[in-house]
Amino acid sequence: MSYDPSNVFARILRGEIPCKKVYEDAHVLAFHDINPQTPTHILVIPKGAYVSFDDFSAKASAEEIAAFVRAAGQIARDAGLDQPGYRVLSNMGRDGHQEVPHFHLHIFGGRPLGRMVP
Ligand code: IU
Repeated sequence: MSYDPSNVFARILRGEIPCKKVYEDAHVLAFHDINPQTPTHILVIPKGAYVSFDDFSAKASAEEIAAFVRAAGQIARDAGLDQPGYRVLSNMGRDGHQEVPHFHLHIFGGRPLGRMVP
């Protein structure tokens, strides 16, 4: 699947749509989900044009991947989620029910999340 530069997260990255930003560096942007599923629900996205986790894992540089993972952990820590814990998740593709075709990690927290389904 080729990258569609008109997707909503690309538009957020270009500043065409506002977001509630929680973190930004050279490689990463993070913001609050517009429709939070938990008291804290943050989306972490790379600035590079990657469609999905599959695309990112295959094509991103080691520097981008390291920056992304480091940032995600720091964002969760800064949100106060590391104790008592949180969940990270990335929906990928049709069966993964990915809706926005720009790779993103969800960080869910702020309440006990229970067993993951499925
Ligand atoms: P998914 O993993 O692609 O299924 O999730 C996309 C998420 O993007 C979902 O939780 C939406 O609420 C969220 N979102 C957003 O934060 N801002 C937007 O403008 C749009 C979707 I459209």
